[in-house]
Amino acid sequence: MNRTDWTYNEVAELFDLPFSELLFRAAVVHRRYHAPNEVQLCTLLSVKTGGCPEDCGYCSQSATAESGVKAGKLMDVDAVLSAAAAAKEAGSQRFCMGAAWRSPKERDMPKVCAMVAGVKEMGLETCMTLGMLTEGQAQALAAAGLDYYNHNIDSSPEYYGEIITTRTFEDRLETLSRVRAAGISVCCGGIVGMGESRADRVGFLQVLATLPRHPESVPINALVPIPGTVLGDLLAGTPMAQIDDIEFVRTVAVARITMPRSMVRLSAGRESMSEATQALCFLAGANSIFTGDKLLTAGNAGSDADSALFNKLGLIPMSAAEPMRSEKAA
Ligand code: SAM
Ligand code: DTB
Ligand code: SF4
Repeated sequence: MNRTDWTYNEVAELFDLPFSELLFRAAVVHRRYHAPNEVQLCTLLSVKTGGCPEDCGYCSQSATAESGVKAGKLMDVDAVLSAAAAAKEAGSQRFCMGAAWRSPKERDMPKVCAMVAGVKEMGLETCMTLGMLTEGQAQALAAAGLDYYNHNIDSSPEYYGEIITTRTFEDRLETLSRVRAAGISVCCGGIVGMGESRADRVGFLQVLATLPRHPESVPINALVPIPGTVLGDLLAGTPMAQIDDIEFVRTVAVARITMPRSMVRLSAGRESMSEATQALCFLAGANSIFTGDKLLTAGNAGSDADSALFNKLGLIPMSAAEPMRSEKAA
């Protein structure tokens, strides 16, 4: 069984280990529960972009940001299915659909559920991130065939209020428990490099590792500083503008050790990361990435760069057909 009783000090002590010791321990855990050279490929699509009523300080899609991202309508189901087919063709295992909503409107649910059902039918794993959900909405998504729901806690409970004021940390946890209760797997992580302290990174991972069940997927994003967002503008030109590479790898390693069976996703921010840093992240236990040229609104490494990196490192895309070791070992 996974440990869900990690104390703050235990997590802090992992972060404090000499770097090589931390990496070695993380790599041992990684090998125990996962095929160490296999990396899951996920593709993102923004199915409803911009104009979001929330004020997340990092996000280009908040109506309060002056990022130049225009508010669009919910995409048509057919257009979403074409994008999913292209992602499958490109070797993706999971298709993640994101909407810039505080929460879905009831009138949008039939269309959103049709997207889930259609993507699922193609043999892809389905993931959505639509903001806060009611119990009924979580159940409707589960019935449509939703495999994963992404809903990040983003940072420590203490730092959360510094970056978002329109909803609380508690609101996030409530949606996560509704998702669990509906039988959908949880994808939950956060962002590093928002000006938070080491203590916040410890607190962030401690919350994830002490949830009643660990999230099946843990995305670790490095802040993409977007001009016109609160954080993009605040951090521009400061020494905090980009998270220190070694500290980022430490965060990945501690996530791997504390949540051994979870998929740890090297998420946003990869475009500006060196190959060497990404290689360290894979060694530290990251085993999932977003592929393609675009995340939701920001750029991503792109498939040419990723193929070259996989070749250099001897990594192979995880096959959807193969059951995850984490499931076998559970
Ligand atoms: N509106 C939904 C929500 O907030 O749950 C879904 C979309 S939201 C864009 C998904 C996640 O992307 C956020 O929780 C955040 O962790 C991450 N994210 C957004 N903008 C980012 C940025 N500029 N850099 C890094 N991660 C970012
Ligand atoms: C997550 O943790 N990272 C993804 C996904 N969940 C939805 C989103 C990253 C967004 C990066 C900024 C952008 O594209 O606007
Ligand atoms: Fe809206 Fe999600 Fe962006 Fe926050 S992160 S502003 S909820 S789209």
